[in-house]
Amino acid sequence: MQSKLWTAILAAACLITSAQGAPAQQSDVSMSNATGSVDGVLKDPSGAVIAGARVELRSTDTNFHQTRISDHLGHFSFISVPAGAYELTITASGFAGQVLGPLSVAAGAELTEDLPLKIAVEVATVEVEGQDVSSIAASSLKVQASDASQSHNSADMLADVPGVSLHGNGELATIPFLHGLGDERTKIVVDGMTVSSACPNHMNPTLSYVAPAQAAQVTVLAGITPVSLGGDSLGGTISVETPAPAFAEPGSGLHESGVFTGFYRSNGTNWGGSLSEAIATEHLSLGYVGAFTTTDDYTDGAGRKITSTYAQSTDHALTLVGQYGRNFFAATGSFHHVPFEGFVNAFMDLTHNNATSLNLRYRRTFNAGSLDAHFYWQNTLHEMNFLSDKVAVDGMGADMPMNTHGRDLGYLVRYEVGLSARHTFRAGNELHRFRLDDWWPPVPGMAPMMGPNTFININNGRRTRLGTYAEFFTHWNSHWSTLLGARNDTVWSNAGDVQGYSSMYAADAAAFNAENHSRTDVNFDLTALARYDASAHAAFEFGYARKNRSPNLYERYTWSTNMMAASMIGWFGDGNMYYGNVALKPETGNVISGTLLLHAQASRPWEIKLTPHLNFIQNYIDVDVASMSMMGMGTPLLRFANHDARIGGGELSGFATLWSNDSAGTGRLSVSGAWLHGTRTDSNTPLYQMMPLNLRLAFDEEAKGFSGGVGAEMVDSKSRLDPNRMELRTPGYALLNLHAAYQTKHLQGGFRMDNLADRLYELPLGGNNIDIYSATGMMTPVTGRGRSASINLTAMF
Ligand SMILES: [Cu+2]
Repeated sequence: MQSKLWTAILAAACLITSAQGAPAQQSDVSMSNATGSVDGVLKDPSGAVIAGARVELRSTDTNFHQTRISDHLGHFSFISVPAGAYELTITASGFAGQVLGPLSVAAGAELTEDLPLKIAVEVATVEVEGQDVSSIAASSLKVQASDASQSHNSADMLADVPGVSLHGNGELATIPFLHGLGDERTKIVVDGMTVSSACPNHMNPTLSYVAPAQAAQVTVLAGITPVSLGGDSLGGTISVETPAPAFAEPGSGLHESGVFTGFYRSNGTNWGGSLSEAIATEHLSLGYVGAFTTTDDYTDGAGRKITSTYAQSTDHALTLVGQYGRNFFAATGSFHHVPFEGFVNAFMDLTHNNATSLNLRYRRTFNAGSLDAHFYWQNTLHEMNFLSDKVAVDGMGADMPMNTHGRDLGYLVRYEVGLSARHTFRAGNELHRFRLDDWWPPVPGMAPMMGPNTFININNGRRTRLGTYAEFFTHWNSHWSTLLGARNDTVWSNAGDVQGYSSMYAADAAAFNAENHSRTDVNFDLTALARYDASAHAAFEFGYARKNRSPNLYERYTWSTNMMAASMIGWFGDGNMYYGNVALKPETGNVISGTLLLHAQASRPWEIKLTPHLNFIQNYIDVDVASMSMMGMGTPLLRFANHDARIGGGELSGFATLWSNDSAGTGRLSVSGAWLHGTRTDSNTPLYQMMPLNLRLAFDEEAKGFSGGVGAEMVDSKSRLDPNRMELRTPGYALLNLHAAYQTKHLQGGFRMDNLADRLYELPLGGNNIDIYSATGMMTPVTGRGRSASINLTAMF
């Protein structure tokens, strides 16, 4: 029993002092202007600091109440605290909650106390990738089962996050953009794992491999990213974590828990569900998550069926986790199967995508730090062809198999240590290797256009990135903290020789094969970020980051200028024709950004966050027009090429609590808006696919297990258009949604109605409707989903 109840010390004790700037009206007993501060460092009995703990300071006689999260050094600080009596509640992952008090905060007196903190050990601290970010610009999304069942895919869950815009790409493969930089310009990691798109149309981006039901937390860092979470990124980092494992409490026998979810959405007859189950002892936990979703084509606001929007997928993941003292390990094996997924904005559909992956993690905590190691592997088999909608629009029972085999392999090791009470040092090394084969078997009777040989699009493509970084986090005083980091990523890429279907492709193949394909990029990233906590109500953060992304294998090594072959390349959903450029240089972004946070955590909390940002990008991978109109198709042939660019913008987000009390519950108004302006600087033309000005407003109410709300999304017209890509204008629109849910201890049921007024609108980042183009020769933007009602049910057992 004694070994379970450890005694720890709030080291540096609790320094309870008067603030220097407070008026020294000591004789005034009411002291309404007098403020003090509460500082401390949380340590466990072994002296290791406790990071990420929730520290609540609550007045015992007024409604003053504030919360802090302890930083990497276990440090927390409350400033401008009115004089009075307080209680401090400490909740740390893995430790029982602890209440300390009464504490006396007084003006004009300096007092140091040693407060013994008893902590019962329940589980080891599980610190997940991306959680140890002290940036106020970061957005962290805790995924609830009901959120998961309301999203078509994991990227859709980010719709409300400031700075994120979503590029429509199949029903299961939405691609998030951060500050106008999307797809592989944004670093996306799932439990520390990086997976490259193994498809010339990016039908299988990283987030398509994690079902919404498998995600527990998503952290979004747009713009300035700590180098520890960077590498191969221009836009920022999105980190997805799966749920932390449950363990049995000591002496309580086996722990068993599970969650079942089911949902149905009317538009497109979309239904599915998930099942997760965990069984655990004190030291070992075995978990399973399975998810299934299937959907038919949706209808837009004009009642038209949008062809090639059907899809189905199945996911299974099995995780074994162990914890012994300061050691934690996890092994996850997963299988992802998509039998079909239509792509209305591509010439091809996905007809098969199977991925098998393994992710191993090990973590050890030391007295003043921790060591994390990951190893991962994924094997992806991807096939494209035409599904029934496309066969119907082409009217000829067309067949064109295209196969891709991708293999991702990587490790990452990170070490973090508290050098002193104020300084934390982090260093890491990581490797990601992607191997790619992309080939298109001959179609009988279709030579020389599609036979008699196999078309080799990418032959034994290899891209290996080795990254190394070092980073210092310093908490100078209760006002200032800084983050400084540098990293190097060396990227080696190469690909073998190619061939076309027939001699009509021979000239391009010969020209490509004559080139030296081996390229080495040496990239240096820097991050310098400073944060100033002016008071309990205002904080300001600003900084600079230099970030790099090396070209992907499709940008460098696709080679055919043939109209048909080039129309198969590209992940922009636009029907344009693309081919690669071996000589491409890495893209280098220089980001300047700041975030102003104003907030209050009184009885009715509110918050306003404003983030302006500016990114000067050298060698942005854009396109050169090789030919404006091939054989009367009216779409340009484009070659990837480096050009300088600039993206500026701003985000505003916030919320206000309108009321909060025991009888009427809570009412909250929230807002999130973003503006972007992207320009290619050498030609002074608009950058491609920049999300227009947009604003989201929501009113939500919660009381006694009931929650409900209304939301509005307003998007301006997209009128700044890239002339080289023949980008189409999309008009502005406004959509309304409503939702309601009721929750008991074990059950939750929800109802939601999207696009309430059944508006017809065009998606600014949804690409063009290629099915309509194939049938009529007219290029039009893809229209969004019309009114859709959905219900979901979650049971926890
Ligand atoms: Cu594909």
